Amino acid sequence: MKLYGAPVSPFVRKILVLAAEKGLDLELVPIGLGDQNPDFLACSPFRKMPGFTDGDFSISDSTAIATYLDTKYADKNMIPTDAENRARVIWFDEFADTILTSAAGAMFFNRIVSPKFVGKPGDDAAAAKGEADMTPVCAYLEGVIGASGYLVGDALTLADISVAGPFVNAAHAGYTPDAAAYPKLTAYLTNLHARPSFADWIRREKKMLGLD
Ligand SMILES: N[C@@H](CCC(=O)N[C@@H](CS)C(=O)NCC(=O)O)C(=O)O
Repeated sequence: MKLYGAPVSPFVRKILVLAAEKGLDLELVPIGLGDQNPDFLACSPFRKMPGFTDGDFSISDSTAIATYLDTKYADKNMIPTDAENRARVIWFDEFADTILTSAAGAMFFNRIVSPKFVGKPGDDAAAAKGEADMTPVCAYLEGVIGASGYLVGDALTLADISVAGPFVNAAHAGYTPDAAAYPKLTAYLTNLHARPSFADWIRREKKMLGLD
């Protein structure tokens, strides 16, 4: 199985972490922004990363790929099958891909990607707006992290992988939630990011971004 993308993308990292947690053998094919790699274009017609292939099957979009992997390799299920918990996991995944990624991504793009890789100074106002937008996100998460230390049920699910991912981008851009204001969220992220599935990629990303 091949995944096309760059691990610093929260959508690509989501699949890399999911595959590591499930013990799946997934080859990462590095792709940069605007990449014309024909194999990538064949599996992601709108050039959004990640793209994915498994033999003759190909698909793009992190949620579609996660759904495929979790259905095909049902060991260590990351998307529960019961109606309520399944819906909750899909909600957190969607929340992470939209509201959370838009706030964290504004900081990451304008503080890291634009100055370091596009050769243009970032938009400071857009980064500051992203940082401000993290406040309701963090307040919300502080209230919904369960006593189990996970978002849904009492084990790791796609919800945790999807939500913890964009916080890696925020951290690369110098933002971490205020530990005094959000102690549960801080402990939750510390635990998740210390798992080998996240920690290995975080280490490689820091090196790639010149942040270590
Ligand atoms: N909903 C998609 C979003 C994918 C996405 O927007 N990826 C970004 C990178 S973080 C991308 O490829 N952007 C390049 C572009 O828009 O041309 C998913 O979950 O995979």
